[in-house]
Amino acid sequence: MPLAVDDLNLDNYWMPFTGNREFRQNPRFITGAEGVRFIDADGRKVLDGLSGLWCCGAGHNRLEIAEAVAKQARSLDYAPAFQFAHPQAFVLASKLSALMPEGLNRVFFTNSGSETVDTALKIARAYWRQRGQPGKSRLIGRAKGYHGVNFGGISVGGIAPNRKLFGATLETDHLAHTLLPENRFCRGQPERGAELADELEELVALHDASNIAAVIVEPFAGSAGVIPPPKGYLQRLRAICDRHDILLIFDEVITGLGRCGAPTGAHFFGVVPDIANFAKQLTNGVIPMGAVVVKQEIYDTFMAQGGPDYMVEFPHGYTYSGHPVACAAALAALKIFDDEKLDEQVAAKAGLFEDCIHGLANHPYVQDVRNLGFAGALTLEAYPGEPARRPYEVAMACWARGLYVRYGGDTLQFGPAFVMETTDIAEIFNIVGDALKAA
Ligand code: PXG
Ligand code: PLP
Repeated sequence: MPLAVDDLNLDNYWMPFTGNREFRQNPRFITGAEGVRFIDADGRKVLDGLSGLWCCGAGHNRLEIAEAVAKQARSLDYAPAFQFAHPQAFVLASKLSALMPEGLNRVFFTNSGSETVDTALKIARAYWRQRGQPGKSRLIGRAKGYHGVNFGGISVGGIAPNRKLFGATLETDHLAHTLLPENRFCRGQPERGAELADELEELVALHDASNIAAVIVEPFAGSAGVIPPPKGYLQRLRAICDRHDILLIFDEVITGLGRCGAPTGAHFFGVVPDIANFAKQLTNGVIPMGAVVVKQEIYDTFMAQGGPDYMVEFPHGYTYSGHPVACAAALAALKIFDDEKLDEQVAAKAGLFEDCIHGLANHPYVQDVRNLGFAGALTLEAYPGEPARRPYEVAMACWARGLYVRYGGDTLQFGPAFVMETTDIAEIFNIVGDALKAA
């Protein structure tokens, strides 16, 4: 049943990452979902071009997850996470560890990507302190990186509008981004640019490795508009981190759990980090949850330095860390991931996705097309002085035509559900093509 929204009071809700004034003039309500489509307030079916916000890869309203959530909420709604535990958290941690590349097997639960990032950064700093090297505290991110919105995340993040309003952040440096003009319209990973990783050597020369805790990057940059790493780049970053004893953190909040066509970005790119961050797809978006997965050696260091057994080894955690309902949702979501081989589905359909998105290369305003797995983006020619306007206008034209697409900066972003049929993928890009021609 479409919900009556005309009489809603729109005054009190301050919407996140939203043009609140524009939204109030032109509200867009999503009131239901079915498979890979949303249902809007007029009862229209709208194709979901971004799996929600990159989080619903198994499709919407999966009964198995809904039932697991309901069952858990009826039998144990909440259990304290500090000094006590419920069994599901252990089951989930071992299940998640089994999906990880070799060596990553100790899991700390959080409730979002942003909390995951700040947790990972704190683990990195505390690890060196516990190893007797407290000077190793500097954190290095990358230009155009998105690591959520908490203070640690915006410190290493490299998207200027997300930082500049908020004053001083942590002491950080940023590697150059890898969006090179010569790689425009490249399919998948570009050939050129691996040497950009060598900037890390320059930062080591500047600060000395004895002052650097960790480097954090997204395996492919997501929010900045899907920027796949140049071939060999992540390998080079890994080698430099190894050479100088710097922890490598992969922020897999988007790349993790299927999006690349492999369980993780680490698997796909063949590079194993010391710490990996997950959120979003962990519960298929049904209940907020995140996880930091670390190498056993990092965990063992905390245990060895923890003092008497009854002492807390890592003074960090959230009221809702390992929430029983979130664990139930995640276990059901990971079961679907296994049963339906979601990563293999992506790998099998990624070529078609690539052909479809690159089919827009010659459309009006399209200045670049990038893709990897089930992720892709278009860079659109800006109005003079108004880089964000064109993507907004095109996205609204798509919405009017029955497609939800994410816009941000000068890009449109696409991340279909892993279960999406090839005809629906083709429909996404037909609609975008029409919207571009009409813009
Ligand atoms: N790290 C990465 C790599 C992310 O992509 C976060 C951390 C933060 O997660 P939370 O759960 O705190 O939002 C993200 C989130 C987009 C888009 O349009 C991307 C994200 C969130 C919303 C929209 O690309 N990424
Ligand atoms: N603020 C106050 C006053 C609190 O008591 C707590 C938790 O007890 C928090 C913030 C942190 O909340 P959470 O553990 O949900 O992150």
